[in-house]
Amino acid sequence: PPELSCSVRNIGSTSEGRDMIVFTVSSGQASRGVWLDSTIHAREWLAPATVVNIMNKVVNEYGVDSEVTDMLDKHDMHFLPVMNPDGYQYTFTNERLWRKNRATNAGSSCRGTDLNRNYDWKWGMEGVSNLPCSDLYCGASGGSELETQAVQNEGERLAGTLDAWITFHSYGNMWMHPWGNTINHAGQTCERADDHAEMFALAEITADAIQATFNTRWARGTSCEVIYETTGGTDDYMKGAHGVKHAICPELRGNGFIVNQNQIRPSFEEIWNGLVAMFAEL
Ligand code: 0X9
Ligand code: ZN
Repeated sequence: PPELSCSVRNIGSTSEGRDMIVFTVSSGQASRGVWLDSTIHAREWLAPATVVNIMNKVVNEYGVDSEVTDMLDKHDMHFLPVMNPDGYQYTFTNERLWRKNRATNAGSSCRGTDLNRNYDWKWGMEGVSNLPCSDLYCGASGGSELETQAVQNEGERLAGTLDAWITFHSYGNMWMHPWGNTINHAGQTCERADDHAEMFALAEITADAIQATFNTRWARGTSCEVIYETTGGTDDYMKGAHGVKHAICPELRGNGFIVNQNQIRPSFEEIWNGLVAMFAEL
């Protein structure tokens, strides 16, 4: 098979000193890129399991599988499988359902910020908590957390080359895009972007391909409409602050954070089919 180049880089480190590692896979043919991350929420283990299976497929099957070849001929792929390594480690050693990072909070004995409320875009407006003990704590300020800063900086650096940013969560069978907020933050009507129709059309194609794999149902639309109001999420930041057109937040299959390992393979297979359909449109 033809050569692929794979680079590994450290984009930052956490409050407990762990590295944040991005893997870039490139055929050398592509002029554009796509970003995929997971594990912003520590307990959502199906997300990194799915993302590393995607990595495995693309690094091994370029020039072998035409879907992989087509994908990498047009797009470099940047992977950050573990955005919140401190929290992820903590879910193995201490508390399986921990969600946030593990940084200390001034004036509180409770640890952690919800990194998916911490991005510096409409920070702190809706669907957040200002209490450090809450699982939805948005932090002391927009982009206050080291992990958020590292990813914001990568977003700023790469955004001009990216056609899509996909930040994987679990669970609930959902394919969501901006915005998370309501109009005027009044909590009444969800705000839709000017290019909502284009985002929604791509979500339809992608979610239909996912559904067709195992005959399941996936919701699709703005995150505010599909799940609930939030601000300071990865997807809204990447679109709002840096103009990444397709900033997507999937909630992977299932009805809980604790999943049997027999769900990893089908999750990968259905998401792979969704990505193949999606990349063909980019
Ligand atoms: O609450 C969240 O951060 C996400 N749900 S989860 O159960 N994985 O925690 C939903 C986020 C929806 N908002 C955006 N994607 N902006
Ligand atoms: Zn999540």
